[in-house]
Formats: sequence, C-alpha cells, structure tokens
Amino acid sequence: MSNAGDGTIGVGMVGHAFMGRVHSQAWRTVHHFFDVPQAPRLAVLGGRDLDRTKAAAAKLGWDSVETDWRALIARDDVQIVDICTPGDSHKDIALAALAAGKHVLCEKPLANSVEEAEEMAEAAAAASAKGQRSMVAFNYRRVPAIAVARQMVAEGRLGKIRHVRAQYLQDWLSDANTPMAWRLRKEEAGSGSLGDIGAHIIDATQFILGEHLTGVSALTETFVHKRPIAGDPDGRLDDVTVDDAALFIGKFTSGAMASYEATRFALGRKNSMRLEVNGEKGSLAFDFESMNELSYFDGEDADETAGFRRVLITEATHPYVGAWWPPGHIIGYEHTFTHEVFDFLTAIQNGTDPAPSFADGLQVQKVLGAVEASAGNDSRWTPVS
Ligand code: SOE
Repeated sequence: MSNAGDGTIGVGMVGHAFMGRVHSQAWRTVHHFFDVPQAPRLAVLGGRDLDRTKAAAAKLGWDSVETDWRALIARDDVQIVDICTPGDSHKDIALAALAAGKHVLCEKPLANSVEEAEEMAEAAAAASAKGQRSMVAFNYRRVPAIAVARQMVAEGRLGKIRHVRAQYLQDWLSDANTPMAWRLRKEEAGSGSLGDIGAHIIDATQFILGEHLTGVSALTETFVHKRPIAGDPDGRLDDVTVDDAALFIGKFTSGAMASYEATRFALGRKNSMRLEVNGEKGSLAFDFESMNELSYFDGEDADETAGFRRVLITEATHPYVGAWWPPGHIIGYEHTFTHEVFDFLTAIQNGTDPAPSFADGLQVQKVLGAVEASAGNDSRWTPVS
C-alpha cells in the first residue's frame, strides 16, 4: 500500500531515544541489503519537544517532524506507525494507528498490563481482517543464531526438551547514583528488569521451543529505592517503583522445566542474554555478547570426542546472514532490527500476519503478570492465565 506511487511505503515513528535510533537505522538500510517490495520512506518523526525532535530527525534521516502523535497518525504519507516510546503510551498510539488503517510495529513489551495488551491484541486481530499488519519488536528472534536454535528444536535435533535456562544480565543500574530514568517508574514502564529485559527471554525461549509457559513461581527485588533526579540543583531523590531484578521458574506445556533471571545489577555483564536448552538428544547454548555463535552439544557424538561445538552462524545459508557479509564477517545488534523490518515489510506485501503478533505479545504480557502476581504472593505457583 504505497501513497506516493513511487514504490515506497511511508513510515511515521514515535520516539527517538535508543529504540528510535536503532529502528531508524533499520528503516534507512533495509532496502539496500534485502529485497523488499517497497522501500521505506522515513516520512515523519514524532517527539514531544520540537527542537529536540527536529535535531533527531536531521541526525536519523527523517523528512519531517510532528510533536503530536495523533497528527503523525493522521497523515496520508504514513502507512506504517512505528512505536518507540515508553510502555505507557503503547496502547493509545497502537489503537489510534490501527483505527486509522495503518500497519503497526510496537516496541516491547507490548503494553504495561495484561488488560492493555488484551485491548491491543483484539484491535490488531480485527485490523488484520482489513489487511493491516501488526508486530511486536522482540528483535532477538531475529538474531540468526536464535533463529537457527528454533529450527534445530523444531527439527527434533535435541529430542524432547527437558530444561530451558535463560538469563538477561546487564549492569547499567548497579551504581546507586545512576539517575532516575523512565524505565524505573512503574507508571511509565509497567515494571523494571522484568518487563524491560525479562520480556525478551520469555519471548525468545517460547520462540525457540515453539510452546508457551503454563505457570511460574517468582521472586522480585528492588535494591535501590531512591535515585537522584538528573540535573536537580537541590540533589533531590525520586522513588524507584519497579523491580531491579526478577528470578523465576516456570514450566512449559510439554513439561520442560525453565529458570529465568533478569537484572540490571549484574556488575560486569553489559548485555549478556544467555540461553541454554537441554534435550534428550542434545543441548544448545547462546550468549548475546557472542551473538554470532551458537554452542551445540550433539548427544550422538562418540564419548571420547563429545563436547560443545562453537558453531559460527555466519554462512549465507543461515537465516538473514546471506544479505550481509561473507562467512566469518560478523553482524551486530542493529542488524536484528533490520531483519525485523524486512520481515514486517514482507508480511505487508504478502498480506500475511508477521510474528511476533500482538497476540504473541499478549501471551508474554500474561507471563509477566503471572510473575508479578507470584512475587507478590510469597512466590506461590501462579498459572499463566
Ligand atoms: C534495556 O537497557 C534495553 O535497552 C532494553 O530496553 C532493550 O529492549 C534491549 O534490546 C537492550 O537493553
């Protein structure tokens, strides 16, 4: 669905912080590396402050700006609305964009509550019937190594899965003097490490196994309850109202056991998303800090030579890799977002619903809700509704 008849499709993006920057990179580059039916046109960037949004638009390559996301959605030169704002605005922007006939890409987690996510999933399902596509930006599904892991599990290379072990470790909040941020306020972020990075490992493990968590038991903790307000001349502190870390166990539909850890206080770990899957016939292990590698243990290997193999996921035959560089020339974090918008544009062209859908995002939200319910109820086992 192009508006200019020039084979391009107009994008309007709301938000220009970290996610806005990395999404901009994806929209700018996707058609230079992937065969997309319509090249994205970076039509308009939305932000609250006019001067800062203008500066961001100039730096990130957007044609124009709007300071009201409603005006952005209403524009005829916007066919795709890309939501890169804190979670407290995801629902309102997505519902308005869907009602206006747009395709919608929404950053994770889908919403700040199960109730909001339910509204969004319902609206997305209705919009799909009218040819509108929507997707949640769980970008780690588009790490080639994680896509290979899913393929190997789906092909039965690991046999019946017994264990899933997932950690997402960062350390940018370890210092108590690090100032307040929107990710530390419940009314803006919905939750702390749990929704910010725990959502990623919930989605990634459900994606790899191809099944859902059915119940959890959880602990959450807030280590630093007050933080300085950046630039405040009086040195005032503000309340942290979210979890700093979450620990939970879970069980998958198949009976596979799972353990999860999400923290932004693991001093020394910068963006270490670690996954391990143990099956009856083999195991896989991944660490995002070595994102081009997948470790594979083949249970069929002869005992004297058995061991985890370090598989370099840089062959043209590996998912997405062929669009980039020759074997061994690795890719990075930003490439996963280019993969994401490639799949989104392809789905729009093909009239198919991309994954993860808003329904997938709702399912992750239900796990987040069950974790919070369990943590608030003496870590009682809590079904994922
Ligand atoms: C948290 O610091 C964060 O920016 C997440 O919000 C992103 O989703 C993740 O990709 C990197 O870390």
